[in-house]
Amino acid sequence: MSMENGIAFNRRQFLRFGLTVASGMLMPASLKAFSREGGSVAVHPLQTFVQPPMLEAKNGLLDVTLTASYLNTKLSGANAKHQYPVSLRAYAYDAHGPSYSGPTLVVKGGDQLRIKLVNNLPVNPPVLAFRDPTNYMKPNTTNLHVHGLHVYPGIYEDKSPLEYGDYVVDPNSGGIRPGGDSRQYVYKIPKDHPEGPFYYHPQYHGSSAIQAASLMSGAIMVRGPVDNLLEMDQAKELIFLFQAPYFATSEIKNNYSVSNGSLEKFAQIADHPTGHGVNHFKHVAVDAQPVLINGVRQPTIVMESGEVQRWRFINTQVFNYLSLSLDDHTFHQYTSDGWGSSTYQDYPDGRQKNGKGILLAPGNRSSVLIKAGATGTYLLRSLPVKIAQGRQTATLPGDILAKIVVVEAKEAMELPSTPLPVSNFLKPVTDKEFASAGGRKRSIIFNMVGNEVLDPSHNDPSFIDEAIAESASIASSVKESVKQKIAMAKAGISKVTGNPIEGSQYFPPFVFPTYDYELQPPNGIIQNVILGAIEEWTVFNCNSIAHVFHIHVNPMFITKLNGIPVDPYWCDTVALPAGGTQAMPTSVTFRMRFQDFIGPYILHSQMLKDSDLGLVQRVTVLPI
Ligand SMILES: [Cu+2]
Repeated sequence: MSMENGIAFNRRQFLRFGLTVASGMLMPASLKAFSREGGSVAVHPLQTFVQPPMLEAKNGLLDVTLTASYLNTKLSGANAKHQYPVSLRAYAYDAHGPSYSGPTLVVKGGDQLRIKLVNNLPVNPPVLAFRDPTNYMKPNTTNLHVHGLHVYPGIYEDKSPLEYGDYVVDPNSGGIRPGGDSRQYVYKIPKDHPEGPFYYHPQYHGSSAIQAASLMSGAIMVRGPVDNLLEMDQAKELIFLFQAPYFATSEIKNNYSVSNGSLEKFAQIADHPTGHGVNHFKHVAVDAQPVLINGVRQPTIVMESGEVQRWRFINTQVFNYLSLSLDDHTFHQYTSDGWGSSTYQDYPDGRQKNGKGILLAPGNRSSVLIKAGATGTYLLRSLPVKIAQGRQTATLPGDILAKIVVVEAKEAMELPSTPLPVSNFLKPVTDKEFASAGGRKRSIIFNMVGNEVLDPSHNDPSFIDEAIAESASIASSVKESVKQKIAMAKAGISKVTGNPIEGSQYFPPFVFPTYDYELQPPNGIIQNVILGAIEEWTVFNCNSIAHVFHIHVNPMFITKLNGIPVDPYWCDTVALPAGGTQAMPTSVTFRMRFQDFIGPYILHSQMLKDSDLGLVQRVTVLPI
């Protein structure tokens, strides 16, 4: 491809250019037009799309220090022209200050990724005598999860100080404490690890939503054979972290030592799934779903007519779905999450009849190639998404996410021809392989009770006050109703499957918040699996809302939706169909190879506030 100054750049040169700009050595004047402070890549005067700096492993090693702290800055909300002062939790890396995301970490199979995470967030708030039960317990304690990576989830106990794999089962008394505590993470990427986009974010039980919904996430790119194809290598790579930081104007009072005017508060996430920043007590909408891309509201991307670019989409939001569509253009998708396919799945303009966008639930990723059409201006949209139906109905509104300006062509480019190379790790789990491994099936239930956030009655601000005032009687009645509802769910699922629930250890799963509470613990239900097993799991959704199922360490080979076979595909995060009830839950069925790694890890809802409240189970993989 060529730059406007006529110098030809290949992708690696382009990346170097990006790095140079990111480290502040070159700051084009056009950066001033951005709707966030600071910035990185700007390759055309019109381009306001910026992306995080990219750090690439050298000689098999990428070693980086991430520091969590507050970032004080200004961000645009729904209106790209208006900015609000905000303080959000964010990552800094090495000697650089905190920014709108962590750096993009680039590795390949066989590499070692070392991340030292330092927690410089302020101390946790004291346990208040009078606590809003929707607030988190330890909002500033943290840890780290590498979402989707097939890596060891345990602790390397032979190291002193200890080194951690993708370890997220910290007890409530553990984690990386604020005020300078740190932890060394080590991720050994298997040689045949598929190439694709992954990402990192906090996963400390009880605070993962409020931290990830701040700005604490960053991309991980695993590279491999598909990236070495000539046409792929020549295509400019843009990384999109879709973010919806929850913030409000100064109407909301100070809390948790966050400076005035900048509070993110759990109540906002819980009560307002469309992302409206709302004063919980006054019910004043101050903004509508401000989805940003790498910290920028509605950036402009410049392409040349006939140019091919590859875009990596990562939905880092903790509640909202995206349905991505580009006017008059086709997305040629070649990874779902980080898992590649040998052919393209095409998504033409989703506004057209029968068209659909690329649906990204929270935590979903996608890689697409896109070939720019005629000169002109096109919009990258998120189409409306129905996220709840049945007893409760909710549709996320559509949004304009970015503007694509296509300018005169210099040279045409082509898509890589198929079949694309795919790692052997992703060979289909056939009926034969599944049967010969014993054909073991098990059921997982996603069923939230006592927190039906979309129930209109809960929009009454007096609900919380009443709940606190009557906490004792509510606690016992909720416990009773939870017991009943779980029994109903089990009966309903047995009706659907003809089988009782089996395969899991079962503990009373609900601890009603008290003033010094833990929410439902993350180890209330444990799925025990034997290393090397191949199993088929069906995840049942008993709620109106489209919960998002994510499991760590091993990817899922999706085979059925609501019991009906689909074209099977690999993913690690999947939208459960909306409209479930306890009597007739919706479902997703997948097969999984529990290979390579023992360990305790988790499955949970990537709607992270639900996970923090207890929509989480432990998975323990044991050697025979
Ligand atoms: Cu994850």
